[in-house]
Order: sequence, then structure tokens, then C-alpha cells
Amino acid sequence: MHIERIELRVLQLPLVRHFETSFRRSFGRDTILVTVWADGVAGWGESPVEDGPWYSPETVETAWHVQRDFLVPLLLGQEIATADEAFARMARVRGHAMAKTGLEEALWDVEARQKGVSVAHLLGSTRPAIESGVSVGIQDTPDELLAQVEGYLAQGYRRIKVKIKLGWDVEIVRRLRERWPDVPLMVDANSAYTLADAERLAALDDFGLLMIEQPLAYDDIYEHSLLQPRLRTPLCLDESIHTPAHARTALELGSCRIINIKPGRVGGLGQARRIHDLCHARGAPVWCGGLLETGVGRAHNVAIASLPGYTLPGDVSASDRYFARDVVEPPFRLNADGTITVPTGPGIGVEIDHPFLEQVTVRREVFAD
Ligand code: SMG
Ligand code: MG
Repeated sequence: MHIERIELRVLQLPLVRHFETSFRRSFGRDTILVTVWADGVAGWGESPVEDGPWYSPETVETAWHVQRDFLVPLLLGQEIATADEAFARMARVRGHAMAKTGLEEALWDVEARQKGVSVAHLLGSTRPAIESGVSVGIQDTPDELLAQVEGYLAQGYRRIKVKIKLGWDVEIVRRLRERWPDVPLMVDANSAYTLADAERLAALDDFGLLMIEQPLAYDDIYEHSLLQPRLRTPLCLDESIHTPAHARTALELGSCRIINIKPGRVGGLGQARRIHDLCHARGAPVWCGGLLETGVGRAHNVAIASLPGYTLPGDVSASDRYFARDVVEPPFRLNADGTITVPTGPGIGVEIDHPFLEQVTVRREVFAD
């Protein structure tokens, strides 16, 4: 593949409903879409950054800067045999996984289109559909949370994740369990706790949760290894895992039993697959997390989530859980059995809705060979 042209664009999309984690409430989505042209074929990827360094240290501005000034110059005009090599080609730039992801995913889309197969097929997909879960933010009242969860269960979602923080945790989970004793349920703390809260977290053991996600610091692996033996509920790491080496360290130390893999957090599909392979070889389940991606990033998430080691329903929900209108056609829909079909067409397998994309684009820059 000869990389001849790269386009970056910032989108701003309103969310259908606010999304609150332990660190903030957001009402909209600012994200970067990347188009890469190679041998006349265009491919699409997403850098799922935010307007500020809340979930990740990266932001729209840092990703734009690193892409324009460092990553685009590393790729433009170059020959690359496979998309799987793209991460290594960008390795001179340390970190900035989200900035890399949009470019890397776009190359997977190009390669798959050139070969006339889907990105999922190219990655080694073994499933025609993925089990879909939904992540439900912190609400103003417990009753509002129950109403939200009820709506998602009625739509057919296979597992519910709720965000927790100190004061919105044990009692909330108790309410959910009283109402739905058997629904697959988990919690995500987004680093809201410290080791001193171990007993409070252990109180969650009574509710048969699938897992507790990222209770401790966003950059910690060691203290999670001290917490896990004090809990019956499996821990799952999200923010702490950026590389296959991090995943290996966490599993070796016993810091978690499950890993949430988000392509955007680890630098794209190649790294996501390497972490998947490592966990799968060790028998550790993984699932695909989400960063409220538009249909472009969602398509890549659906593709990677169809690999064999993704044995738990992830945070890959239907487009309408996030946006009134998505930038792809058709949007991702939830099947009646709570799954999302993995597209089989070439590349990401969905079309870009260009008129709508133009409407929501607030910044654009093209780089040509
Ligand atoms: O894409 O449905 C989604 C969101 C899933 O909860 C979700 N993501 O920590 O796992 C997580 C959060 C981070 C979102 S902050 C932008
Ligand atoms: Mg998380």
C-alpha cells in the first residue's frame, strides 16, 4: 500500500443522553475521524479522543498536534505491506495511542477493501455477531438509573454495566439486584477508589457481579494485585492497560482476571489483537470496551470483538444508544437477541453518510504526498 493522502477531521456530535462517569458528565462527543488513501482506495478510522484529558491524557488538541506534526509525516508517501505493521511504523512516537488508532484503523479498512474482505475477516473473526452490553452512566437519582436500565433491558441488551463512585455504589447495586436478581451485571469505577476502600468494594461481593472494572488509580497495576485477593468478584482493568506488556504484568501479578480491550486506548486493532492473543493463550477472558465512538470507530470495535477470546459481552452498543443520527449507513442496530451483526461487506462494511459528516465536521485538514 502506497499511502498518498491523509485527511483529519474533528466532529462534534450531541449525545442522546448525558453520560456521567466518576470523573465527569458529558453531553456531547468530540472525536477525530481519519481517512487514509492508499493506491486510490480510501479507508476510515477513528481517534476517540475527548475535549479534555479526563478518561485519557489525550485530547482533541494533543491528538491533532501529534498526528499533523509527527504521525502523518511518518506515514505519508510510505509503502506499507499490511495494516498490522502500522503500529510499529509509528513506534518512534511514544504514547499517544488514540492519535495512532485513527490512522491505524484506516489502514485496516484500506487493506481489507483492497483484498475484498471485511476488516473482521482480515483480523481473524470467528463470529457472525457479537453479544452487546450497555454502559449506563451515573444518574441524578436511583429511580432514574432503574428506569434507564429497564429501557435497555427491554431493548435486549445482554449485560448491564453501571458506573459507580463513593456514595453511588453498594446501595445502587442493591437496588438493581433487588429488581433484577439474574441480569448479568457489572460496575465500573473509573479509578474512584483507593486501597483504603477495600472493605467497601468487598461489600459488592454479595451481589454476584460479573466483575468490578478499574477501581483503583488509572495508572496502577500493583495495588490492584493487593486488592484482588481481598475480593471474590473478579477485577477487570481498563485504564491501566496500554500494551501487551501491561496485560502480561497484570495477569502475572494477579491484578485482575479479565481485561477490557479498547482499540483506542492501546493504539489500534493490531495492538488490540496482540493483547487478545496473549490473554486468550492464558485463558483470561477479554471484552471490547467503548469510548462512545461514532459508527466508524464502532465498526472497528465490532470487528475486533468478533475474535474468539472476546467471550464476554462488551460496551459495544447500537448507534442509537449514543446518537440521534450516526455518521455511517446503516447505523449499528441491536438484534432482537441482544447481538450486533458483524458487517461482511468490504472494509468496515458500512458506508459513510457524507452529507451528515459534513454537517458535524468542525475542523478539517488534508495532507497529500
Ligand atoms: O462506548 O458505550 C460506550 C462507553 C463505555 O463506559 C464506557 N466507557 O471507562 O469504560 C469506560 C468508559 C469510558 C468512557 S469516558 C469517554
Ligand atoms: Mg472503564
